[in-house]
Amino acid sequence: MKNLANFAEIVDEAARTAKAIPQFVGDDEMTLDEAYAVQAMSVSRRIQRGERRVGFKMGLTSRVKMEQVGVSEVIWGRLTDAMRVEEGGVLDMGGYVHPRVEPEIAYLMKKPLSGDVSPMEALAAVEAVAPALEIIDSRYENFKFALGDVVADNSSSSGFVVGGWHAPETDVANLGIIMKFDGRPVEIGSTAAILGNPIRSLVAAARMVARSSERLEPGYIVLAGGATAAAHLAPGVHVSCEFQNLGDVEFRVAD
Ligand code: 0L1
Ligand code: MG
Repeated sequence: MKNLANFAEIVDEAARTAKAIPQFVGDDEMTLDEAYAVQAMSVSRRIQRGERRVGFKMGLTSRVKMEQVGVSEVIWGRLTDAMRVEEGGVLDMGGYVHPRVEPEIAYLMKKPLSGDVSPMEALAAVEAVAPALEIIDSRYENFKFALGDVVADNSSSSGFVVGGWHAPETDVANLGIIMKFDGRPVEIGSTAAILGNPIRSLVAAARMVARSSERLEPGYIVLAGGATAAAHLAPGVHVSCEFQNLGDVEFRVAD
């Protein structure tokens, strides 16, 4: 019998100690439901250590992201308060294995949402939208994983930065994005890369988390997924990202 709790301990310890582990699941050895069960157990371990659930992240919601990691399914993960990096703050790479950063759209929920909903129903449950950056950090050596691995590893959730909030009716369907390292563009894209419109990612989130008996709770943040490929972080780098109509988000990596 598979010991899912053991998988959860391994992946949680890898995240806690920022030590890379070999890819350990593979697609044949664990069903997707089992991988999400491992994810739930590993996040429970964080909660037992005092972290608090603050939302969800959607992953691989754009073609460029799927191609970057060789996994072609939309996935999701759980966010905790310990993953939040203040906008304009400093990130210490010591807590990460090999972090990357990608531009995203964040939704703040005002009403619960779960199951099959339309884009209009999803939007009616939103309190505000914001530009955001996700810091992803696969715990697997060389960012090499199959679908089950990455889902078990909380879909590489490790950090996020949220910029200023805007009214929910703000049009975020196709906004230009320029992500810069030390003032030099490293990724250019559009929010339209996120499933054609980030609201579709919120719809998918409501549907997908319901399968694990979860729902998007009032006050939760939902990251809609990367709009461009993710860029490797390095010590000392200043990361800034301009979002058309939404403003900038930035942070610095400690030396
Ligand atoms: O889009 C994402 O946030 C994907 C996370 C999982 C794959 C990765 O680590 O790049
Ligand atoms: Mg992401």
